[in-house]
Amino acid sequence: MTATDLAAIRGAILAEIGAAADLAALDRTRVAALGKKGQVTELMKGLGAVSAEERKARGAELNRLKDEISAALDQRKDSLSEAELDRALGAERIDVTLPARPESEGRLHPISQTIDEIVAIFGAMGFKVAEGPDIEDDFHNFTALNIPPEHPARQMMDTFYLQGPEGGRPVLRTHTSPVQVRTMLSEKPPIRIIVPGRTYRSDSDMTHTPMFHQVEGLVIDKTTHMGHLKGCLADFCRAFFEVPDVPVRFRPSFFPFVEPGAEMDIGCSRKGGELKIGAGDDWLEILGCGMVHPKVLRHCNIDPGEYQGFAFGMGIERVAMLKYGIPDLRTFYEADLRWLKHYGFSGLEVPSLVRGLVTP
Ligand code: 2U9
Repeated sequence: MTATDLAAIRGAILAEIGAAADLAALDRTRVAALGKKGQVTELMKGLGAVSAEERKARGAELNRLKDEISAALDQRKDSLSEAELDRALGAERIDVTLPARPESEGRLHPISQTIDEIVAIFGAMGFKVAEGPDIEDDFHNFTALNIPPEHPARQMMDTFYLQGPEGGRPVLRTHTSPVQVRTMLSEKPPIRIIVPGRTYRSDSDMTHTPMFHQVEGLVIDKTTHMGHLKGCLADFCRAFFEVPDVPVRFRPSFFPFVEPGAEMDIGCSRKGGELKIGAGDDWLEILGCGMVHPKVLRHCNIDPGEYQGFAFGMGIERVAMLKYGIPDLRTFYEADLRWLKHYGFSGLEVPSLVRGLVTP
């Protein structure tokens, strides 16, 4: 084969690449040139029959040709793909004004729905959501919260201990409170946060699961007082339970991280075994709360002479069970799709204060 023959082959292949009308035609050209039985591949195979000297020169020439064809194929592929995309974008239309098609499969778990509702209510009051790790150290989970090593509250909050590096004993957090500690250590007051999340205790019976959810809140400012705590939590309960005038009462209680501490009840009736929130002469415990203990503020580098604040905590499973009439805690984590179909929520029904929640 002469150099003229090779130039002709090159010209023909490059012309064919340039003329390929679509990606399929381009691929046929590639196979015809560089495939197992392609024209250039056959020429390479023929090198075995020529003298060593000629093989060297001819081999280099063929390799250059191969590279040139590959580059031309890539370039043509790019421009054909781009043209194909332009064509599709020009031809296809998405009508973004169409209403969403309701999806029959897939439900939001009541825990997710309840967290979304709580976040919507506190969000409207100006709270930010804060998050932190599930695996905590002793300081953030206990000591900073005025629960020193020998404190009996450690037994009440027994949890799962892990093996940490250098003899450390990380814990699965027993409450979301370490996130408030972290926030106070990293941000300056005023602070107004809610912290929803998973928590753990080494408890398992009819009314306790080893993993459950809490939402806690924290407000720190110079003049924050117990009146703010009462107003804020009463407003929350009225919005969450969708009863504009639900009665509330506060009973003194003890938690190491607050002083004074209280439990909040809302009015209800239990006539005929049916629980009705907002009416009647009975009371239902909803959450724990109090003014942040000065020792906790000090652990978090906040001067209790200058700042004070309130905190609260509630179990999300508990308030979800009350609001949605779910009778058994353990069913939350059985992953039974029939249960989820019954108690779950549509992802399209986003909780808001405009619809679904009544504000007083
Ligand atoms: C900081 C300071 C104070 C959070 C609080 C409670 C009271 C409370 C329970 C409700 C039901 C836990 O899920 S539950 O078992 N919680 O009663 N929580 S005051 O107080 C804090 C938190 C963080 C820095």
